[in-house]
Amino acid sequence: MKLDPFYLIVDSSDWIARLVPLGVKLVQLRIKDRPDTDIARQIREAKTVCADHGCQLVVNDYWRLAISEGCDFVHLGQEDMADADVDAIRKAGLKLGVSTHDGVELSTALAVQPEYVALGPVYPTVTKELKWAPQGLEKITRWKANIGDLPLVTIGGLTVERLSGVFEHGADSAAVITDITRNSDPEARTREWISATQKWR
Ligand code: 3NM
Repeated sequence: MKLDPFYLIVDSSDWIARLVPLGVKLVQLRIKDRPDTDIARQIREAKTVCADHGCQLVVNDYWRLAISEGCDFVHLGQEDMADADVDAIRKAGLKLGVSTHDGVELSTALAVQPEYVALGPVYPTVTKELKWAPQGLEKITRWKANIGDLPLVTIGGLTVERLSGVFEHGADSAAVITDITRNSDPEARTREWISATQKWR
């Protein structure tokens, strides 16, 4: 499968309603520590917006709700994966993306035959505390060599200015939170991402 080169990650359906209509084609809803009823409501809202705009919605972590709400793509971190029932996810027909940070995690990820593998953090990130130092660009090339045709998502500290570097080293998609959601003009920055990723589309 082919992933859009611009992979937006946000923490609410409000962000999805605000940014997806600008032309985002791949978005992850990554909500932490909210009651299930609230997550389900936000998944429903996000799903409607994405359907209206031809955008692929990926639900982070909450795979049971993703199934019950009729979504078709989930993303799991390694800890989420340890708790998740991958067979149930597959039986329900959902696609799966998995985070990786080192060789052991990559083997764990490949064992579930995911639709993509994510590698991070490429650069320092303020969004998530991680025990891994920034991976650097060369590791992207190594990961891509390991996974072959499987799409590689890169994540962590990415900005418009850093896009050429990740794509030239073998990334298929670039995921972003801070450079957009903490920008003084998130709409304008989203448009910059869309235009900067055009040539890798
Ligand atoms: N996962 P920003 S890095 C959610 O390496 C996440 O697995 C990472 O956000 C990983 O664009 C990261 O703000 C944060 O750096 C990405």
